[in-house]
Amino acid sequence: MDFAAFLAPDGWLMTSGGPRYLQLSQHIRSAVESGQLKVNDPLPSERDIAFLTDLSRVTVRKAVAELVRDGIIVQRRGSGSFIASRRVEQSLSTLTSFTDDMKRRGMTVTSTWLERGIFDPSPEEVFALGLTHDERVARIARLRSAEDRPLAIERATLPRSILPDPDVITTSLYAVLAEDGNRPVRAIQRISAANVNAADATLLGVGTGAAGLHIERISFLKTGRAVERTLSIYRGDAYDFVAEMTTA
Ligand code: 16G
Repeated sequence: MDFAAFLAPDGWLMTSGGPRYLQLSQHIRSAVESGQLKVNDPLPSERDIAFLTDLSRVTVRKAVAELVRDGIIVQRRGSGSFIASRRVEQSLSTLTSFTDDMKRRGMTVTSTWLERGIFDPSPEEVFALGLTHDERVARIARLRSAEDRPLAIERATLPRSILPDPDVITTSLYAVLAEDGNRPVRAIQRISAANVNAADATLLGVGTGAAGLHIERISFLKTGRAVERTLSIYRGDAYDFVAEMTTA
């Protein structure tokens, strides 16, 4: 990266473009989003940025502080600022919900509804959920984002007796299940590689065929009853699933 050219103010700083520190942080943010700046790339020192942008040290410090707060850059003591990894590390040893996971990281969750309603189950759903022959199901499909960044598409099916009215969900499915004492306590999760199809790619903001993780989760109550079967596609460039292992 040629920082002298990248930071030269005539390329991006506008007199009518709002606070200068925000213009600078937005300029760096856009370069990260477009891939011009990559994970672990070092940023010049605040003093050098001030020199190259012709902005004051105070303005540069404010822009950097904003980027640190939003997790775009990390500061390592003694060695400066670097573009942060934006991957989410997700433990495979505890059964958590998307909302819980993101809240713990201080991130705001948004969900876009793709489908919700009561349906006749498919044969796979009957099998996975161990449904009786006339039982109907609730299906909910959502695009899930953190800090407005789309991370996954989750398509969940639950027995209607567990979720009679899918419209009651506002943010968290597991929070709604917990209210009725139906929050799952155990799950089986199968993760496999997938190339994201065109429709899902558009929703996730990735190219068609991009690397994704296909995840099936079937979760159970203490009684052993299956309450949820969710098929998800997670962005391969955003997630690391991490399992801790010990010798037997
Ligand atoms: C997680 C689960 C998903 C579950 C959802 C509930 C995976 C791969 N999936 O994202 O099966 O339905 O949490 O989240 O971990 P919510 O309570 O925020 O709706």
